[in-house]
Amino acid sequence: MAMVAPDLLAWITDVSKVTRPSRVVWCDGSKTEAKQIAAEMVKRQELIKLNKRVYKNCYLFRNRQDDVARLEDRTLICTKNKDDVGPTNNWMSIDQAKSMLNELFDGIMNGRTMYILPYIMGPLGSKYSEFGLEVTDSPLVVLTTGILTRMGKTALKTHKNGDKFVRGLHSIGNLDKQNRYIVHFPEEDLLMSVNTNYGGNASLSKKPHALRLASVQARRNGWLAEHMFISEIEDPNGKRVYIAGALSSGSGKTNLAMIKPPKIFKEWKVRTVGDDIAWLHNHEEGRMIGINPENGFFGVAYNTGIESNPNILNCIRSNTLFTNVGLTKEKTPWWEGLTSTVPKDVVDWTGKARLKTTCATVANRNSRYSTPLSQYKMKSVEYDNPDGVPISIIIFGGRRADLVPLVYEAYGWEHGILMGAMMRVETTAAIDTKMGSVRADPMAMVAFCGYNMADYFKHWVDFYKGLKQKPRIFFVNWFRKDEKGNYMWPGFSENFRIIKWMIDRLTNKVDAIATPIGYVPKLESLDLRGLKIKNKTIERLLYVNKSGWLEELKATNEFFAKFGDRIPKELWEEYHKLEKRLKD
Ligand code: OXD
Ligand code: MN
Repeated sequence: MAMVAPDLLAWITDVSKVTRPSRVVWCDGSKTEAKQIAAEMVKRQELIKLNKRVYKNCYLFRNRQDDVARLEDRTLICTKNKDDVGPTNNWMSIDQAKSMLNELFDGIMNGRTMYILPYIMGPLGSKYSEFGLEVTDSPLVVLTTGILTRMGKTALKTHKNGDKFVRGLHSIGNLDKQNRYIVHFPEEDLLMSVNTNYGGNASLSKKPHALRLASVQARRNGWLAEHMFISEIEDPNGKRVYIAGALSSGSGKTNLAMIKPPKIFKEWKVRTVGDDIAWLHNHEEGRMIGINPENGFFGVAYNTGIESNPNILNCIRSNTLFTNVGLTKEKTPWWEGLTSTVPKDVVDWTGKARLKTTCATVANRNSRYSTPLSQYKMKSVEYDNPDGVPISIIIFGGRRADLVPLVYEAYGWEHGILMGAMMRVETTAAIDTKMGSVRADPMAMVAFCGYNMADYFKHWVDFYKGLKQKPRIFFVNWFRKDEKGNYMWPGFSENFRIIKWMIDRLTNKVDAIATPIGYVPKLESLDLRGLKIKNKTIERLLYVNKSGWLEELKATNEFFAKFGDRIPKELWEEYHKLEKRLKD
């Protein structure tokens, strides 16, 4: 407590006066504390302790059925000037938001405990790390934040005079969906979230702080806060390359970050630095440096199994908090994809016996595991290196049943930024919205960029311009379907073949074909040994459909038009070059 600045203490006092909790607890982030909070929750039947023989120190939490995903229409950014948030964000005036929230928070913690969670985003002692402090009445948030960040005493000890804290206030309230809000005040480093207990809305350190607020800070200070994994790829000679990839929510970003190469590449190693968020800096020498601000994984459980992500399965056998998965008679968690058959007598994610259930699935499609990065076997030793890792490749990608090739490479960095800015993808269960419709999701950041995305594109251009060594930019789509609706590419570990192609491109080891949209692999430059796939299928996966792309450009034009004349000229230049190549 000694290290907490007086203005922060004053804010906590103010917040207590409004919310009126019965008890205040400063969390120290220790294992004992987490165990005690979990035990209290178990006693109140808010949490289920899983079978400790097979899932040691693991728990299951069930969110209320209408509170299992991010709620984008209620995610607000409040600034003095509406134009600063742009057309992809919901704006509310600061005064209106504060008076609405003050009313909602009035006495909201009555009879409850207020937990105070100081945390660090980023490795200890890193000049790239930032501090935050969340005040919450949710013991679930305490447990989640304890896993996903460096939370508690460490944060207070490491904090130095003058270091800023992002402040966050959260309450479960009464989970009233009509009054559910996730609100950001980037001009005062303040977050407020109410009537929700879903991780993506309630654990403020993650999306609200590390992406929405951090993106604004990053622009101010010349770096980037991105919705990206970071992986380390080590070749058979021990040479390491770091890749950062922005894939839209629910497009297998975690699985890609943890990919296990197919058997024929057994001398290659993929290790994870982070699976969801990357903070990217321009190092003094002009290299792009990345850190993972998080300390754990909040991965989608549904469909995670031996095929999609064999590496995570061991990690989630201990110290893991599951949300909205099914429960077997043996008190183990279950979700579709974990095993091939549904266990008899499994209880679904809502707590009902499978046979009586009206749910289509046992686990919710956005069911999650929160698990510590430190216990993940295939982590990179660099994951907590305060100096970060040097990034050589940037990947963009999302889920598209048609048009977008399996992989293509930018002609240059400006073109690569346009590729990211043009990204349109199918929506998935991570958002409380209709699944499967195609929407613009530039750089996988549409839900996470805390300011006007036109200014964000300009910031990308300026940032890249300033780099002496510019990472090459690629685009991937693992999700192409044929006429019968079947996936054309096997995906999962086989995606490593595409990663390897990218790495070979860095050293010009492999050839590519210049197409209007960028370079695609020459068939023989892809290492497809041991894979049963027809050449014809690969050719289709890499085919560039010019008329389809001209339609795509129209959609981009409509999207860019929403920003008036704010889209940077560099992107328009690339847009027109692309249009010309497609028309030629
Ligand atoms: C996530 C998301 O939870 O992107 O990572 O929604
Ligand atoms: Mn994400």
